[in-house]
Amino acid sequence: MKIGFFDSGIGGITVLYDTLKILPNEDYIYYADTLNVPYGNKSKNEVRKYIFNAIDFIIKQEVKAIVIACNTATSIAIEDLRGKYNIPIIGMEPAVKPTIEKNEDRSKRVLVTATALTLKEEKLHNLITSLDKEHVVDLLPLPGLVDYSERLEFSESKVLPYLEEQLLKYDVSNYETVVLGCTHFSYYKDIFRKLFSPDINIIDGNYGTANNLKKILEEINQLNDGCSHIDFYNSGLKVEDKAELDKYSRLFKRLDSIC
Ligand code: DGN
Repeated sequence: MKIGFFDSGIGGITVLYDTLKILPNEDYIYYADTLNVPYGNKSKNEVRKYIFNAIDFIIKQEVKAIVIACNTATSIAIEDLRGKYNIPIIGMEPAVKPTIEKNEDRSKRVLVTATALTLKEEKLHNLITSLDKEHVVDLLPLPGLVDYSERLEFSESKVLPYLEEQLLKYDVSNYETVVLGCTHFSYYKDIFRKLFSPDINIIDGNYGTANNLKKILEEINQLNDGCSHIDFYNSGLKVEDKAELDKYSRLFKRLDSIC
């Protein structure tokens, strides 16, 4: 059986990319909700409706586990998804916990970037309040990065000025770590690196999520003998068009070039 990956758009490819490295003998379905992306600035109820439609569809493809490769969808629906479906559902959240635990210099700050919806959620606020005793965490929504990546715009000349503007109010030399709490942002790790001090840590939750998936499949004895085959679906339609398949190959190449 296959593993389902879900995101509002192309962000989840960054998680699938890390997963393929540690689970190459599996086959995958990648579902992008291309008709409804972006999720981050829509209402919670609207986005929940999109998420349940997508997961209903993925379940019908007879998958053995689903990765919600989207921090926004995880933050607003993961418990309800787990309650409704009877297979492992692996979510992700901004990697605040490992970051704060590892933050060696307590005077240095942590910048958590994500969608506005993720940053508004109580789940994240409770996590930060329980861990951030020194008050070193700042939150920054970056909706423009979702738009840039959905347009396959990865050039530094376009994206760097956008990020510089978003960071105008911040003293970038104060930061030890930037948490990428939206899977779309991982396409821009190289550009983030240029904006902060040379030893900045840029952390996403992708490898941790891939590892969780692996552990769960081992526990339930469901490791396969596949060959990294991926079927792509755009809002429920199987992608067969060459140009659209090429788009996905370009995304993997983009990740090869920055990782
Ligand atoms: N990639 C998604 C996330 O990790 O939150 C959501 C992006 C969006 O749809 N705005």
